[in-house]
Amino acid sequence: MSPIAVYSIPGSPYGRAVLATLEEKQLPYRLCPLTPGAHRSEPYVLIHPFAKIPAIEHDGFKLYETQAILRYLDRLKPLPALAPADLHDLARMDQIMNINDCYLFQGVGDVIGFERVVAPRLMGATPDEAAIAAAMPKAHRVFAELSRLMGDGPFFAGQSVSLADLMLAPHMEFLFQTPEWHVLTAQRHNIANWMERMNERPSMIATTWTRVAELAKAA
Ligand SMILES: N[C@@H](CCC(=O)N[C@@H](CS)C(=O)NCC(=O)O)C(=O)O
Repeated sequence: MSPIAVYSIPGSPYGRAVLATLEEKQLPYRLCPLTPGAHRSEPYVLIHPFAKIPAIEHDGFKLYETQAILRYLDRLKPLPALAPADLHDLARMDQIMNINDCYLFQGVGDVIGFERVVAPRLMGATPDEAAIAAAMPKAHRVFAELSRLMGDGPFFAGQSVSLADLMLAPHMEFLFQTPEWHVLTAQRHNIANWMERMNERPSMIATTWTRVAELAKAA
C-alpha cells in the first residue's frame, strides 16, 4: 500500500490521534510537517479550507476532520479492528469521540493543556492561572462523565482499544502533564489507570511531541 501523507504540526493532539491510529494499524505513512501558522495559508488551505490540523492525502484522495480520517484508516485496513462489532459499544465509541471534540477539547484541553503545556513550550509564555481556574468546573464535568461512561473499563468502548481511546488519549495526555490532572482524577481512578495503560502503548510512545518533532526534522 502506498504511504499515507499526514499533514500535522508536532504537538497537535488531533494530529497525534491520526498518527497513533496509523501506528496501531501498522499502515505506512509519511509525515508532512507544517510550521505553526503555515496551516492558515496556501498551499495547506487548498487541502483544508478551515485551516485546522490534521489532514491526510492517500493516492490522491484528500481528507480532513480527524473522526473521518480515523474511520477511513480503520476501514482501509480492517485488522486489527478499531471499531467494535457490538452495536452498543460502537455507539459508545462514537459518543466518546464527540465528547472529545465538543466538550473535552473546547474549553478544557484548549485552555488547560494550552496554557500549561503548549504556550510555555512554544512561546515561553507563563500560564494564565485565571483562565485555568475558570476552565476547571467544565473539566470536572467532562472527567466525571468520562469516568461514568468508562465504568470498569478497560477501554471506552468494549474490551479492546478503539478509535475512541485513540482520539481521546492524545488530548488527555496534555492534561496528564499538568498539576490539574491529579485533582481531576483523584476520585476517578479508572481514568488515571486508563491513561497509564494508553501511555504504555507503542502507538502512543511512537507519537509523543518529541518523537513527532524528530520525524518532522527528518522529513
Ligand atoms: N474538527 C477538527 C479540529 C481540529 C483542530 O481543532 N485542530 C487544532 C489543533 S490540534 C488546530 O488546528 N488548531 C490551529 C488553529 O485553530 O489555528 C478535526 O477533528 O480535525
